[in-house]
Amino acid sequence: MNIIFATQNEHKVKEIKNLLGNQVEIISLSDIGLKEDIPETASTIEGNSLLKAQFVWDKYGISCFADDTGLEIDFLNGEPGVYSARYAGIPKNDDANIHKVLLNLNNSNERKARFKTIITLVMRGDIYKFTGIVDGVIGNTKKGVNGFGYDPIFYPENNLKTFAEMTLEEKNKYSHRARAFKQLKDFLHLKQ
Ligand code: ITT
Repeated sequence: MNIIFATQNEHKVKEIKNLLGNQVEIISLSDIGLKEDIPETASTIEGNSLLKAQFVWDKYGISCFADDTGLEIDFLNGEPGVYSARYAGIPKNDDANIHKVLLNLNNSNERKARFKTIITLVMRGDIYKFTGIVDGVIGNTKKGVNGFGYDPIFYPENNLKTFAEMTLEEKNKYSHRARAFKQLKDFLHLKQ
């Protein structure tokens, strides 16, 4: 079985391939030569996840899934949320986004946050959704060099390490993406 993962983010591809082993071949957008970012014009994570999967289904007619993820911080009323990629402006820049989050948190003690991933699968034109959430807190400074995005400032609940201080395998034990993807695997009757 082949399935397209509708993402331009190679970190996401690595995480998903690590969760899947070789049961299914994951084809990324770069594998099929699609270099453009799929427009993310919806106002919700769910909406953008659907837009990305639908874009690929409409263009290629091959079953595919997309992942849209947001970091929701309570003190910032759920920001950056659906704007996580471009929180500090265009072009997207992880360091600038982290800087803006830390600035806006303004040393507050209220640092609860969560990552939310919605995976949308379009299979033979039918649409299925899977959600994964991990609760945690935002640190005061960047820690670790692994992963991507907001990983250096996100401590998953009950953990002394940020996602960026974890190996890919460790992050996959707790992560929002892994939680959503496990449901997709169950749906496709794949081994966990
Ligand atoms: P695609 O849309 O091509 O999949 P993207 O990087 O734009 O790639 P999203 O829109 O889903 O992906 O993600 C929004 C941003 O949220 C992303 O740019 C990162 O900054 C952040 N993000 C997503 N997943 C993350 C993770 O597992 N760890 C840390 N930050 C993450």
